[in-house]
This record gives sequence, C-alpha cells and structure tokens, in this order.
Amino acid sequence: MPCKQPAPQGNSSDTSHSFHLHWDIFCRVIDNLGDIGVCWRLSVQLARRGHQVRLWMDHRSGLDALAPDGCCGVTVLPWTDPLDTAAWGHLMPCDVLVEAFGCTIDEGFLAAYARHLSATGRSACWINLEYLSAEKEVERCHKLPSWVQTGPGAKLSKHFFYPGWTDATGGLLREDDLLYRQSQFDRAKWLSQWGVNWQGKRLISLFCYEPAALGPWLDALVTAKTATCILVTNGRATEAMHTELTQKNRLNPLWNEGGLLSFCFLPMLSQLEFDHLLWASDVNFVRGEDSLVRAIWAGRPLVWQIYPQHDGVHHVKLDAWLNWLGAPATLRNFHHAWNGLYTGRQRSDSSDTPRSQDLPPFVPELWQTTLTRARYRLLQQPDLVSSLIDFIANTL
Ligand code: TRH
Repeated sequence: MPCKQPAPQGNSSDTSHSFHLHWDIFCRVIDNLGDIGVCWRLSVQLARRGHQVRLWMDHRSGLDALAPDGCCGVTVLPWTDPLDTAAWGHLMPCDVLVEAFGCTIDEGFLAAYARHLSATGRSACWINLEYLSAEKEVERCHKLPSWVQTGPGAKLSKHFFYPGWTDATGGLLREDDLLYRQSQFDRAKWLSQWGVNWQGKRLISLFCYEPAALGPWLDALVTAKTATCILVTNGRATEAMHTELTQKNRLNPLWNEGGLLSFCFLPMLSQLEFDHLLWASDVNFVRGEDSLVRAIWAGRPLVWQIYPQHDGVHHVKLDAWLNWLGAPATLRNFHHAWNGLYTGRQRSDSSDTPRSQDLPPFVPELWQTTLTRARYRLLQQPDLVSSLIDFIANTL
C-alpha cells in the first residue's frame, strides 16, 4: 500500500508521554467493515502520535477501499494461518501486542513474544481490545487482567481494554484535529465533488443493513412532505434500497409522485470521505460501531442500526446505549422500530413487515439537542488512544 499521507508529528494530546512504542495489532475480519474500520483508525491515530504500528490482517481487500493512501508509520502485514514464519519470523515482536475483538493471536508469534519478554526482562503488554458497548459491566471489566493458562503465552497476563461512553471506560476513537477539520469543512463543495446537486434540500445519509422499516420510513417521508435527498452508501444499504424501490415502483408507481424524495447512490468512500459524508448530511443513519461513533462526532441527529446478533443480545445493548444517551421517547421509539423491536406499540396488522402507520414519528429536529449534549459530554473525556497510551505507560 503506498504511503502518501505523512504522519503529522507534534500535534498529540498525549503530551504527558513522550515515548514512542512499537505495536503489533492483530485484526481478524469477521464480516462487514467494522473490524477493519476500527483497527485502521486506531493504527493511524497511533502513527500520528509518533508510534510505529504493524497491522496484521487476515483479509485486506476492505482496507484498500477504506484507506487507499495508507499511512506512514503503519505497515499492513498478511496474517496467514499459521503465520508465514519464513517470511516474518525474523521480525522482533513489538512492545505492545493488541488482539482486536478477542481474535486469537498466532501461536508462533506468541512464542516469539514470550521469548522476547524473558530475554529483555520486560513485562507483557498484551491488550485485548473489546467491542464497544454502553452496558454497565463494561466499566467493571475495563482494564481487568487475565492470566493466560495454556499455550506459548502461558503465565503471561493480558488486559481487557474496553472502548466506551463514560470516564470509567477507554473512551472513543477521536483524532486530535477533528474539531479543526470540521470547522474547515465546505459542505457545498464536498457535495458537488460527489455529484450531488444540492440546492438546500434536506440530506440524509443512509448506512444500514436490511431494516424491515426501510419501506415504511420512505412512505413516511413522502407523507411528511419535506423534500429530501437520501445519500445511500455503497454495499448493503444500496442493495436494500434498490430492493425497496423496485418493489414500491412495481406496487404503486406513483408512491413518490413529484419526486419529493431523491436518491444519490454513492460509490465506496475512503474512511476520510465517509466522515465527510456524515458532516455533509442533516441526519445520519449509521450501523455497527465505528460509524456510530463517527456520527456522534458529526453532531447531527442520528439513527443507529445495531449489528444484529442471533441471540438477540443486541436489543439489550441498544437500550443500554439509548439510556446512556438520555434518548427522548420519540428517538427511543424510532430506534426500536428501525431495529425491528416494536415494544409498547400495537401493530396494525399481524404481518412481519411493519407498515408506515406502525412507524413511530421520524422527527430528527427534536433529537438535535440530545445529540449535541452527548457529543459535548464525550468531547470532555479522554479519547481511546490517549487512554490506551496512558494505560500502557503505567503497565510497562
Ligand atoms: O460494517 P459494520 O456493520 O461493522 C460491523 C460492526 O462493527 C460490528 O460490531 C462488527 O462485529 C461487525 O461489523 C463484524 O459497521 P461499522 O462498524 O460502522 O464499520 C463500517 C466502516 O466502514 C466504518 O469505518 C466506515 C467505513 N466505510 C467507509 O469508509 N466508506 C464507505 O463508503 C462505507 C459505506 C463505510
């Protein structure tokens, strides 16, 4: 990957720690873009603070789209199973080992790490970076050590590190220059670069899986009569929207008479441009974890589709987040509907597909204050990379 973006130096908020470390970050791609998205942002932010990062990935195709320019200070290496020791065996393990989202680090690599520690007399600095959640136990588990019982890492300790929404967690990924870049952002210019002929219409970005409420929401937008352009992101959101539009046009070609709703289907954007999309929009529909955080930083009303899990635990996680947010009833109800939960509301029929009259009101103008307050609160807290570096400084 070429390295066109120099890593800026000396603009770091972790001024209390002038030391620069070498990091090995391991990332296994489950599906979608979230694992890569978080690991890449983490790597870039470490590099921008003067650290050297090796990012080991089992699949890197998604990364080429998210980060076509790479980043100086971050080397992306292939994580084959087992690790190709002929090619990489000569590399010394780094100061800090990060397993992202509980992925299991290669045994050969761990053996080398254990040897390195015993040769240098240093203590292990092995971090299990967890998923983002607003659930209460996150605060309790954050920074807890775990003694490895078996395998080449036996007797070493690793620490759980939880991103999160409160001071008692590791915080959220946030660049040092975020606010400055936002203040310089030219919305109209950015939109015209992406072929959006914007004349003041309401803009809504859409990044989602396949919400059953998508069709009813489109109907509700038409009924509400506010001219709106939906900026549909590439991939699953585009497919879901195409399916919905095809069906609507077939059943009732006049459903969007007069073109009150317009649609702009975007190509795959780099992470930088994805953030710009959220800054350019009046309302952001996001999904998973990383885009939720980015939508918070964008500071506009947002609707979150949580990553669905088979056992339904995502509903609990969704409510934990809504509680943290202090979501008003309208925002809470709309989230429940968008995530397939119709608690507390009567469905007007017994079919699986919700109808527009079942959908709680979509009133983003009433949600702005809540989001502004949440963003302000979070800006007062240390960001994830600063918390991590602080923790390492006290552990090493
Ligand atoms: O892709 P996701 O649904 O990721 C999910 C969740 O993170 C989930 O927790 C995880 O377990 C699962 O994957 C495997 O949503 P998320 O987390 O918002 O990640 C999307 C990333 O893709 C984010 O970094 C933004 C980026 N992106 C772009 O850079 N350009 C684009 O055009 C689009 C659509 C996304």
